[in-house]
Amino acid sequence: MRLEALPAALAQVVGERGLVTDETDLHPYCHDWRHMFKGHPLCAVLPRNTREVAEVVRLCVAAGVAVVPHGGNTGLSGGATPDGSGRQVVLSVARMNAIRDIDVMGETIEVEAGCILQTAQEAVDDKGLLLPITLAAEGSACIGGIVATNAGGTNVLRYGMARSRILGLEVVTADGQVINGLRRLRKDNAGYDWKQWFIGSEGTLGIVTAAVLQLAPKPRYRVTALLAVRSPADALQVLCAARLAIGETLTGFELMSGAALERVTRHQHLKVPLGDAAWYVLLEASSSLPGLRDATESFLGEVLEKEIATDGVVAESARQEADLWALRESITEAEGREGRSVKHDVSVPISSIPDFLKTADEAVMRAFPEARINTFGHAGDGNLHYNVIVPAALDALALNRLVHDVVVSFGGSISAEHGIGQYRVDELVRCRAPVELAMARRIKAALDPQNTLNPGKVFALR
Ligand code: 2HG
Ligand code: ZN
Repeated sequence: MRLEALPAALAQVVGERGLVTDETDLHPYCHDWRHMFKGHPLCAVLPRNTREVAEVVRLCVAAGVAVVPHGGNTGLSGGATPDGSGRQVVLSVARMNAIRDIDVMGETIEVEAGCILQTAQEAVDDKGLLLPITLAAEGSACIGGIVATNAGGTNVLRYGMARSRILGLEVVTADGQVINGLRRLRKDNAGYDWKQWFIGSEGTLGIVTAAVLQLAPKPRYRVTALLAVRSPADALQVLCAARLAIGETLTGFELMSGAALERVTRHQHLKVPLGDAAWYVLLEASSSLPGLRDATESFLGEVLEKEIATDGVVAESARQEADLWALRESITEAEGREGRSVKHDVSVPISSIPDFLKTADEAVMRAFPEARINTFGHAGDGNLHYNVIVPAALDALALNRLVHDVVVSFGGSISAEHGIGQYRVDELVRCRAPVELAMARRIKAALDPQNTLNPGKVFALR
């Protein structure tokens, strides 16, 4: 099929309303939400169901055109943004947003790829269940993108990454076949667990159209506290104390630098209910058993008495809990208001966090004295957002390399939860062993031999 004939053929499949060719209407599909990555597709299509996704892929294969899957567009690595060639088709799952089934006894939900995470969370809430994937972007991020990027978030230390919640997947392959693996089984050891190939592969191996997610009982009690600490090392002391006192109830353990929260108070008009401090910890614990508040307060009393934490406050109402979380969840926006920022989504072994931060801070400030570091993240699982606010002219790649070299020297990863997208393609090649990359390329070649699916993401374009 000729390229020019493709949009009309796609409209036959998805209907006129499911095809976007108008320049203005195409705009949202041309860039990521931070406007860091820009491209221009031939068109965007919004299929209504899995069969239509498969037909779209088959037509694109016939025309030799690549398909770029597109979810809530909340990613930070440019994974859903097409290139500038005008020869790629963006496939948005926005119209496939049904909740197909909730199995209360089995604690599962089956959802289509375009369902917004928050909608799925709310759908199970009144059934006494919890969909334990929690992200700042949960009001826009959709399930397909969460699966495709193996999203993380703020409760990974308790519930794991998205991968660990996924029981079954429905996927459209690179040649337009539908694989129905929507099993609801906790145990399924029958051969290769192929769904893992699609989770976190950022749309480069297949298009996720629906998923079965493992739910959890909704905890009846929750305690949220903000603590001031002198250093990341002291924050880890708090983590150790929390593990001993309320271990399995620990749901969130976020570290934020004083500078990061100062930016939040300046730009977002929020107030930190504690005095100025070098670092802060936002801690959340949840349980179905009573007694959580007493146990948490008594352990917090101890860390304050021992001066591991210098100040602290425990939320007394749902409103206060939300206010504490708003501080944490506003950091990205506040950072955005400061001008250009270069993001590093890294992880290191938890015990290395203090040394990593010291080494990285020294290296960055030595090489780029004009930089302002904005550190925050999910310290309880070893994931730090080591973002650096920089002047417009600064060499971002040199900064990336410097930070990533420190990460690698601590045995860390250059992408903890945001994926590779198009942002980290070259850094992945630099930081991962050739044998690991070669194995990944063999899987890509086997599942997508024509490089139809999201080319240029995760791997460089051939
Ligand atoms: C978060 O933890 C997100 O809030 C965004 O992963 C991180 O803005 C960032 O770099
Ligand atoms: Zn994060």
